[in-house]
Amino acid sequence: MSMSNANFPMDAEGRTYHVGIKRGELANRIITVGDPARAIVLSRSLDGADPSVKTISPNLFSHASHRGFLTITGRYKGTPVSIVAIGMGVSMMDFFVRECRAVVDGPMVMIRLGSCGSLSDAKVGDICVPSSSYLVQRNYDYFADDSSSSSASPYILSKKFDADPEVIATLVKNMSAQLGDNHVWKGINATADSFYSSQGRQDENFVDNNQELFTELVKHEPETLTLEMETFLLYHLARTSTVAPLKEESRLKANATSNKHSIRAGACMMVFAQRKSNEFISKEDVARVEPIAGKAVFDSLVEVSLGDESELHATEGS
Ligand code: R1P
Ligand code: URA
Repeated sequence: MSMSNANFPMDAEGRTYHVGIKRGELANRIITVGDPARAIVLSRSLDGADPSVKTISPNLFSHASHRGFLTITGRYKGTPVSIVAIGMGVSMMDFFVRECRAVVDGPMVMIRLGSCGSLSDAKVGDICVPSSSYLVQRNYDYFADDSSSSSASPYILSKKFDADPEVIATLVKNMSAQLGDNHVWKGINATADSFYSSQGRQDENFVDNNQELFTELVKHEPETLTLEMETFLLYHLARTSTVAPLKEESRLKANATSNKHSIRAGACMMVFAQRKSNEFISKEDVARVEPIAGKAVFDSLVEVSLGDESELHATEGS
């Protein structure tokens, strides 16, 4: 595969370097997940898919990239939608948001359906819908041999970035309809740069200095509900997305204070780990919750308005 343009590499067909998609293959309404197996489960809810088939229905467009991204495009209740599995971590979210944005015209809505750890009373199998997210980063300097930074904290907590309020309200409504109000939780998410140290997991093989991390998180944001690894970057990039390409001279001066963005974002997570009781979800509960939560996300994805812009009609069939 030969690429041109080192600034934003694309191949001769116009496929992006990592997600591997090109114009016409992606809808402007996208559900993003971590696990490719979850993407395949969700694809069974698309129009015309056979729910009993364990693989991706042949009538849906699908593309697996050489960097581990899986894209499936079809329609839900008649509206074009895509499902993109991205793997794990903020770098993968960055590839996903920027490369998908680059090959779709007009406004977009992106909703993440992930898994998380719960710091609150939300139980395994419950759904959390965070209205904002902050980032928890290991402070690498704190652990450096040079001890000049030893007075700093071992973890750096960022400011929070908000989701689109209409997307969140729609998700809460549709999740409650599927699972019942008492299984749906609202609050703030913390996205960590590790599943382990910056999520407060204790590991005798490393120096992590994270025993007080949960206390620090709740002090930072008392409504902290969940810990996972991608949502912050989705919310951050949606809030910094521009409605029109920024001209070179204004790129340096621009900030994110505008309330007009080309991407509307939201997220919801299934609780896989209850961090207070130390319980982890069973395979049976994952199989029960994933498709129901998926339906609520699809219902939300097609319900949210994208304004006057005409929908991108994604290619069907590969
Ligand atoms: C860690 O096990 C992974 O699970 C969560 C975290 O954000 C991280 O990606 O989400 P997904 O289930 O969507 O991957
Ligand atoms: N995903 C995470 O990132 N953390 C958890 O505890 C569970 C799922």
